[in-house]
Amino acid sequence: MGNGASVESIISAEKNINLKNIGEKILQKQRLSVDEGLVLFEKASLVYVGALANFVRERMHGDKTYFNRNFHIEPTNVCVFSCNFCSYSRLYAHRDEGWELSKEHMMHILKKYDGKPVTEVHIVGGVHPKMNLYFFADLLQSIKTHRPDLHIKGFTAVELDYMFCKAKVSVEDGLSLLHEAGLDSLPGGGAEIFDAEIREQICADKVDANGWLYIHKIAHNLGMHTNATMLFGHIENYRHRVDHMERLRQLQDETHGFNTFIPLKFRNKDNDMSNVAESSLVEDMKVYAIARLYLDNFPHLKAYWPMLGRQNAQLSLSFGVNDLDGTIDDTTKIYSMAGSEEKNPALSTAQLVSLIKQVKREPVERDTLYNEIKNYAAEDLHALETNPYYN
Ligand code: V47
Ligand code: SF4
Repeated sequence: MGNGASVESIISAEKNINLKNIGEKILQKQRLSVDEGLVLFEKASLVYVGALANFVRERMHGDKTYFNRNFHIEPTNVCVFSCNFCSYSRLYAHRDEGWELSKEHMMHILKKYDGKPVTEVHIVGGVHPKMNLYFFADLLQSIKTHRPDLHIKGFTAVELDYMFCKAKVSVEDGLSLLHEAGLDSLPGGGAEIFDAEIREQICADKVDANGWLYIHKIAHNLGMHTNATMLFGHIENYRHRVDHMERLRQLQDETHGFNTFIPLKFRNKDNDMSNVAESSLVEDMKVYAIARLYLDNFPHLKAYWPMLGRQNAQLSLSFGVNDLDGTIDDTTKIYSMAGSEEKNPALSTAQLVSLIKQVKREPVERDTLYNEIKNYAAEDLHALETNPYYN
């Protein structure tokens, strides 16, 4: 999809010599330095980073825009930690205000998808002091026995770190045990911002940056793929964002185990950081664009639509994003409780295809590992909308 002026003409019209050099490097597939990442945040216009990011996105993926058919299981929102930005968790002492699902209840949720063409279950929740490693290994085994073809993407490094420490097992042993029980890959949550000073102020008591990175490294060494997130738009500054992406880029050079980078915009409803204003849409799009330029070794960049809202997710497809996550089916509460536009996040396949086609991109259903399941470019929307298989 063309965005009007060519990227070459936008680069040659750029007056700032540093920005012009960055543009030239992008054309020549050269890696950006930490300082160049900072210059982009400090000096570049949205139009400039957007044009470069869209160029890179199209060089990597053309118009292809990936999504999958998935649902979430959130075992609990009871959590031993107290991240200041979290609107979702309840302390154990207040667990009567939260939820704790039994294995039977979670299997009941799973069975509601029997016969439906979902390919992934995303299991993530609070860190409950009584749901331990062996409880989750047993859950994973039961899910795989019931539905062996379903990809299980589960547990943030925060949940894993707690369950391994509590069970007194190493990361290697704990992850191997869960992997053998059926865990296929890890989601990207819990990364927040790696910088120690910011982490101390927003999520002091959970696993630190090195612990998060180590768990993902070991998962990669075991042959599992993982994602990475960055919580932005709160008290961090540009330097912290670039530092976060730099640490991810270094680990990816070593392991090549990350699939997707997912910037998560901080939402401020009903949490201990409600006094912090949310970032603007322009800033959000800049973060996507600069992430696409900086993380040259990450194959995919995801906009998580329940957090952004549908229209802004569509917009992000012109700022480097090539993945919109999945149908989700109203099975997650983490963003609706924090104030996102999507109160009941669920999109049918037909609706996702339509969103992507509206902005002239090519909808491609994928599995968790980005194997293509179906390209909907030539599909008739009306036929999809009236076919129960896609709704
Ligand atoms: O780690 C919590 C974030 C994350 C707020 O890997 C908030 O495919 C904004 O990581 N405002 C968990 N963000 C969710 C997550 C995720 C979601 C979808 C897909 C994948 C994937 C991963 O949610 C947490 C935290 O960074 N979060 N509270 C808030 N108020
Ligand atoms: Fe617990 Fe996760 Fe919320 Fe932090 S973000 S309080 S670890 S549920």
